[in-house]
Amino acid sequence: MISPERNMVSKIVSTISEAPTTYRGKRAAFRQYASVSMLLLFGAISFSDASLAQEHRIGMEGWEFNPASLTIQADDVVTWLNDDDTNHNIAFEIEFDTAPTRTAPVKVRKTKEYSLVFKEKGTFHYVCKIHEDYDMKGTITVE
Ligand SMILES: [Cu+2]
Repeated sequence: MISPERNMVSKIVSTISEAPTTYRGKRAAFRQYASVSMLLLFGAISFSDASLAQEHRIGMEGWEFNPASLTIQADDVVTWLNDDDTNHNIAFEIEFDTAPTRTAPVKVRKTKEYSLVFKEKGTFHYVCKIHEDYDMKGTITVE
């Protein structure tokens, strides 16, 4: 899945607060790009300089998203902050034509944060794939 807006790639990746720094950096960057591209194709989430938008913060605490349910306005920013002593990630559920699937998970290491701008109305379910069995799930409703 490749976004037609290839020239936006560097800008998109640079807005991800946790830049890949490990030896798997290229692969991680690709996976983040793939994730972002999927979201852009989905047409509902994109990155922008939303300096006027409201920012909402979601903690990753005790293997839970807090708050697990959040209602925001279009163009608002959501920032996840990992306050746990372990890594978490975020993968969105997407309905394709045939079957639901998920975006590639974006890793949010401990003490790191990660932001997205939600551009369009809708309901977005996401999980931490590492701790999904512990019900580490969240929902964002954009009104
Ligand atoms: Cu987790």
